[in-house]
Amino acid sequence: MNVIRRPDWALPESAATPEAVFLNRRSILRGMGLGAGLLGGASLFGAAARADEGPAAWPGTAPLNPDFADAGRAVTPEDINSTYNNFYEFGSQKQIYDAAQALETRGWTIKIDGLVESPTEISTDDLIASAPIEERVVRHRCVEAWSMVAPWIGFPLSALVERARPLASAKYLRFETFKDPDVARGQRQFWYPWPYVEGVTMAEAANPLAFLVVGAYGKVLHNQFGAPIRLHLPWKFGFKSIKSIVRVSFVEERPVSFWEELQSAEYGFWANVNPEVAHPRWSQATERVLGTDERVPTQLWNGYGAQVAGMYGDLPGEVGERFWR
Ligand SMILES: Nc1nc2c(c(=O)[nH]1)N[C@H]1C(S)=C(S)[C@@H](COP(=O)(O)O)O[C@H]1N2
Ligand SMILES: [Mo]
Repeated sequence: MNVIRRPDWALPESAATPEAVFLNRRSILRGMGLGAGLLGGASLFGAAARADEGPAAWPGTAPLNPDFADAGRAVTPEDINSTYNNFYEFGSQKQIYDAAQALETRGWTIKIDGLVESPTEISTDDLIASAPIEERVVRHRCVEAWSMVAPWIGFPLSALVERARPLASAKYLRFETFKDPDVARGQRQFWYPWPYVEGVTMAEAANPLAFLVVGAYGKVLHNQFGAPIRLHLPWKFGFKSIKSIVRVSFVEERPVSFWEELQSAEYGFWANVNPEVAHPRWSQATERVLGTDERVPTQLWNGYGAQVAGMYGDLPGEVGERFWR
């Protein structure tokens, strides 16, 4: 079994941060005591709210995972995080939050296919209602050298893998985002290889850090964060964390991701955060902390080495290779 060890930044002197305020609010939410039994019925998880209101409060319980209570940095304020996003389906600029509200995120199904016992489609409501929902506060490091800290609600990717019952021949998971150029106008930009695709190894999918996100900031997931379900891999560059997933395929061949297909010299499959391996056009040594004037040193594996480095010990190739290609 994988035991969660102390993250690299969790020094004993780490002081109280604005998370304390956040955690306090969370326990209020928990105190509302909305049971999981409520979750079986109508579609509660679509972020159906007016853009100016934001999504509804999370309708169930989401106990804070104590292993992820502290990201070693303050949680990025919601208003900043939810108005600075990468979601190229809605445009290549950061302010896509308004355009993303056009996406209807209720009543979705996710196709599970490829090397599994029986290919199927799971409704996102059903998936969420039966998953071990929790909250965790984690770091996110974009390859563009900015970072944020998000309080996600979701469940380990491993729960989906177990449910899918993959065959022994499966070596990778391939994820796909929706494709609907009528709603997502960025998808009319024909030079991008839509739909957005990402992939991980089976070992990465089994790692407790690999998380499927269905809520944020105590709410149903904001469209701009990738509602109704997005992946989050905190030790990898942000582009691996694919949004608004419609299909998960278990495959034998290593998937070619959206960015790899577009520019393989710059965006590889592994994309593990390493301050010493520069992007061909800029340094990865430091990062701008979203919502502050700070630039801080980037940490190897984005600070999650104790949890993930062991997965990469026997990979072939140069040390640099396993980080970004
Ligand atoms: N489908 C899809 N997923 C995506 C992207 C995208 O453009 N489309 N951008 C990626 C990148 S580059 C980053 S940094 C993160 C941004 O997540 P955030 O907007 O929640 O911060 O989403 C990733 N997932
Ligand atoms: Mo990114």
